[in-house]
Amino acid sequence: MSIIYLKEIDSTNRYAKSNLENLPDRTVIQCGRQTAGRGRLQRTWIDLGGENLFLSFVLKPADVFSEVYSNLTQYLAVILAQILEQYNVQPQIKWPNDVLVDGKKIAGILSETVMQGTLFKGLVLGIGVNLNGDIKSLNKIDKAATALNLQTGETIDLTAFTNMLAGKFFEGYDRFLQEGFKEIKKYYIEHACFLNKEINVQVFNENKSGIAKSITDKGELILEKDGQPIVLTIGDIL
Ligand code: BT5
Repeated sequence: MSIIYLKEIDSTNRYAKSNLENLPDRTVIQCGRQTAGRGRLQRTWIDLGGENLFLSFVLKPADVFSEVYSNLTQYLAVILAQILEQYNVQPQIKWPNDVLVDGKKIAGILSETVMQGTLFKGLVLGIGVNLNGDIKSLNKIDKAATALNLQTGETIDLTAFTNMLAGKFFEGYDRFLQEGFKEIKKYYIEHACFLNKEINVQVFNENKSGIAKSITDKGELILEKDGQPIVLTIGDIL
């Protein structure tokens, strides 16, 4: 693993995608300030101004795409949750890969697949974690959000946190690619905040509602509606 640190950039994911050809497998792109952080579906990721984590993993696991790569966002959510536990906070996972503390979003994960025509070139797996924020900047976010320092009452050391996250990510990475989601399923379910509840899920322009029954070995969400199962591979719990 090597880390490329940029003082300021629009988006570490954008940078990693634009330079993918020249970046070796397992490069980490990190920045101090992110001016146009990206979320999923054209949403934005806000830089709270303090010492926060913005990084993208450049991953080139093989020459062809494999289904398990879609679960890497869930793998990263689990790694993050395990690290947050070391700070004595209780993380919760909201399917597919949001991490919450105290019911509020503390981190966001964005995976992008890079193709050249029909050729799979690699993945850029980005993560932003609110390590140090204040109430005023958090209130600018349109949904409930929190930062780790507000949960622990202490300033969080960005370098130590980054090393832990990247180190733990790569420690289990090869095994995860071999074993797939079932490797993390137990932890994921134990920390899931949506199971056995009536929920609404936005899937592109459609809304699906039902009771969140379970998570499959592939990380899919099973909703039950009128006694019938609905299997979701993508979506946002509203
Ligand atoms: C995400 O999207 O949560 C993925 C965010 C990924 C950010 C990282 S930072 C490093 C790398 N480089 C990038 O450019 N991106 C990645 P989504 O599930 O679409 O959620 C976006 C929504 O989260 C926004 O619409 C807001 O409601 C909320 N949000 C934005 N900034 C936030 C923040 N700092 N903390 C908590 N919630 C935030």
